[in-house]
Amino acid sequence: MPENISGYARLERDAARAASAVSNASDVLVVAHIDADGIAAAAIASRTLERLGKKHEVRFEKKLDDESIDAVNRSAASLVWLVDLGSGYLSMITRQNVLVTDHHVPDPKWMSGQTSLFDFSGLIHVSPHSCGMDGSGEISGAGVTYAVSKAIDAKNADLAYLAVIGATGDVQDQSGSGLIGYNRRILRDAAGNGDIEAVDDLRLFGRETRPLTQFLQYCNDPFLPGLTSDGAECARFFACLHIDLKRDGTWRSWTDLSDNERDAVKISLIELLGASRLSAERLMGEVYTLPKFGKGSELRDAKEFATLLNSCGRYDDADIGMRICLGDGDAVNDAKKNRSEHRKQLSIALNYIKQSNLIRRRDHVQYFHARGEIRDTIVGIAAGMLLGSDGVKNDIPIIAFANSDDGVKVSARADKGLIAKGLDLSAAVKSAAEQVGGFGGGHNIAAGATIPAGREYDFLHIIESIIAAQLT
Ligand SMILES: [Mn+2]
Repeated sequence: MPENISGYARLERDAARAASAVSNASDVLVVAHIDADGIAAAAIASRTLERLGKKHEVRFEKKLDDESIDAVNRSAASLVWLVDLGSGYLSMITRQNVLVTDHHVPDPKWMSGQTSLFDFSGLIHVSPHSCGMDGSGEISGAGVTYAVSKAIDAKNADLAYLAVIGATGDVQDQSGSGLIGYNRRILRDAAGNGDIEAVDDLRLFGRETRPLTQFLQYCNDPFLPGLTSDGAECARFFACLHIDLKRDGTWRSWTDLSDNERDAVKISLIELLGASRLSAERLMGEVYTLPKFGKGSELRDAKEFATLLNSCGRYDDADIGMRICLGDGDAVNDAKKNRSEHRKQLSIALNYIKQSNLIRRRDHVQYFHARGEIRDTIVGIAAGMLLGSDGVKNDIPIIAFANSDDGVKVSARADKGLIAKGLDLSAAVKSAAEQVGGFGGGHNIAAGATIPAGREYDFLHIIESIIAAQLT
């Protein structure tokens, strides 16, 4: 895609205004989203403030709810800096001296209450949406935060790789054949420092750490006919190509293979996908390596790094994730314990959903209700993994419900193909949730909400009609 030069200039102008607000603050409360993008954004903000010698505290939030917004409004800090969240709740922020560096869709209520949309005293909102940029694909929360950090001091360009991790965590590397839009400008900074190497390769998860068979077996985007979910077939596939699964008694990963071996696999996989050009495009693309981390480290591959951060966030250990971003070597071991727990919980969840035949198909959505059987923090991931797996077609979105402390947590996921046809889960989930007395939002491809218990069927009924309208 062409560079949106005037949009980039606008974003950087807003970032420069934000930079002076940060520089003028005596102490700062940073509030960040708990996913990989939010954790990377928090790390960028924290390191930036540390370099300025500013006293600061970082707080992670699963979402902004009444309680966390109240904490923002009452904070005694001279500046509150919201990263990777806040845009959707601007009208609820009543205190002065707030900086929001986020890429989510701005709060429409706030728009109606303001004379000037993105510029009024008390709150600085740095957002791709005010610069004619696509917040879901071209820049992440960490990217917007990075723009401010770099405006504070050009030396902060050494934090660019964290913004690449954040964008990857929000799957913005899948927007095209790699990062697009302002993310490419950030990538250029990170590559220029030698922190990131971008190469064309298979874009499957686990290039550094997964044994070969699992590398293909767990790939469900794109679905690899005959291989996805079938480890024995994957082993046979490598045997046919005379590629050893082990060397010196240890499992080989994708990056352990020789160039010739990798080429042979790529050619076979593209043949396997046959006429499905879309699948082949998803299979191959730009991947991002962090050479400062040794071979076999999960920090060496941006997608694996981001996944590690996500698992930290999902187990209420976003602080460990931030320590990883800031270079604390011990933090990785702490996170590994969490990650194995995460995998265990996910596999229990997936088995439970399948064995209990929980998924129900309606005209425009499919759904399941996990009740109290699956943690509300992982039900959305489980839904995303089910989509396109055997028995769960990805031709319509999937909606997952789970009980949570404050009602019923709703997670909606859709295949990218539906976005091109006009689907916007963020708008659909937000509107349906509000109509049943809840609240929500997110991205066009993945969104979440909390609704009152007992309103699930009303929610389904409403969202079905919204989705049907979006897709016609
Ligand atoms: Mn984000």
